[in-house]
Amino acid sequence: MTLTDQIPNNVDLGSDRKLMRALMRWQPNFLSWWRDMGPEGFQENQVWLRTAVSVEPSGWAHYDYVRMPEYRWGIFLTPAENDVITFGDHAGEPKWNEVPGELRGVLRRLIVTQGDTEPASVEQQRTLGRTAPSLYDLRNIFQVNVEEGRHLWAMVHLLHQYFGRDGREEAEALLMRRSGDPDTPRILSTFNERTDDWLSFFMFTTFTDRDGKFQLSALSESGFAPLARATKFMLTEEAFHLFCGETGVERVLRKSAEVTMQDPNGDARKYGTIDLHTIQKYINFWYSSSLDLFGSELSTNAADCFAASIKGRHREDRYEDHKALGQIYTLPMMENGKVTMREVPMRTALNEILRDEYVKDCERVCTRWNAALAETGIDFRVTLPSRSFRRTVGTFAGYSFDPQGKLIDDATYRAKQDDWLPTSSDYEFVRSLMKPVYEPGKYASWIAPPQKGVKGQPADYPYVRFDNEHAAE
Ligand code: BYC
Ligand code: FE
Ligand code: FE
Repeated sequence: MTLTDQIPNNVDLGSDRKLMRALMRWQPNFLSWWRDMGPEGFQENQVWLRTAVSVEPSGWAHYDYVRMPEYRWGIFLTPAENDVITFGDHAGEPKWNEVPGELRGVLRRLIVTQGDTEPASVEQQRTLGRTAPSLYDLRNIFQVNVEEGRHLWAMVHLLHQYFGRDGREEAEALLMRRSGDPDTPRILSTFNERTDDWLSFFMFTTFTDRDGKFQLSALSESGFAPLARATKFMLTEEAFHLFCGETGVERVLRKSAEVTMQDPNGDARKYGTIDLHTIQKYINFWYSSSLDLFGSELSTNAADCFAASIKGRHREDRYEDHKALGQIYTLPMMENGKVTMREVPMRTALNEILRDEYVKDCERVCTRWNAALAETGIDFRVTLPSRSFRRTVGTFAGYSFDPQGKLIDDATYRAKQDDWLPTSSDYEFVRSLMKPVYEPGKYASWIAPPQKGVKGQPADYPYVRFDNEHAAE
């Protein structure tokens, strides 16, 4: 089998010998990384997965049983459409198909940062197959994992094709860093957090993959056409990751609410389900961590990237002024130890502007979770903490805020922390519930079944097959 058979693509890989050689050298390293750091066990099982085989609506969602190491990680760019730059100093000029010399460093940094998150998330989730609450969830996490693997391929393709030797070195380095490793950590904060219980996985795919949605959206406006087209296609896959997260948390909430109402003392833990208060603490943790991923409120990096037309805003088409020059933005900033409203040049506030979109999207999710809770009849509601709560990046870092956004002193924060964030005994309890359920159509005690199967499959569909003698080793 030739490499072009193994790597479905629409970048005419077959005719670019140099790119092909670079990818052929990288691929075995990727596979050995996948074997070492990808899903633990299950490498020989047949998993019912969706593979992108072309960018046409009919071709990109192809479902079949496949062993994960044989998954065909493809390279796809959405078709070139309107190739005019939509924002920044170069708005209105044609997009670039090569990297402009002066933007090389910044572009490479953005691509590497994006690329680094993809394998990081696979590493964070690697043991979860061992404790999947159902075959449905097992299949879904593997779908997410192989797609994050493909996102890594997408960024590595750009590094190899457009950044020469530096790009090849960065592509190797993407396989060398390790999530949570004190010596060679992943680049961004959240991607070094432990994600080793399923409630954390559902929170991660709700809140952290959603950072992916907005960052990819901003990159999909890029004047560098290959980056814009690669990220646009990645966004189509992202929707499924967000679906896993939102519906996953919703199913946990439903189960928890039902059990809580049945017990005279409202005790859910007694029945092997997660109590609502603990779920709220997980929300507080993952939402605040993911807010940090947007960077500082005031950022010259963000301003420079926008000016250079390489990273735009979410859905730039909604804005009237695509240069954002001479405009101001008002935002809360810490000044002399107090929260103060400040007016700043729009371009310097672009991280915050993207975070605003993210916050709105998270609020919509929260509203849907609360609608599900209301349906069960319980009066408990979940909330998002204030965006100043537990921040480690930006203007609020180093200050203590309560979840309502009130500035408090460190001692008060420390005294209340166990009420707001998961404690080691909460984690211990949640982990104690993580027992695998591999029987088709059955679900663990702490989660409700999904509303429907994957692509309309029946409730007892064997999404992961255990009929191979080496399976799940
Ligand atoms: N942790 O001016 P600042 C996804 C660094 S998720 C650690 O505030 P800037 C996915 C920053 O790098 C999407 N470091 O920020 C989800 C800079 O360092 P240098 C990922 C941080 O540069 C789930 C310094 O602090 N994609 O796809 O304006 C599963 C000062 O930076 C953090 C992207 O992020 C942090 N939280 O913006 C799988 C898009 N925040 O350069 C996948 C590409 C900031 O001075 N990245 N720093 O050494 C970017 O656009 C920007 O790099 C950032 C930061 C938005 C991350
Ligand atoms: Fe991704
Ligand atoms: Fe994702």
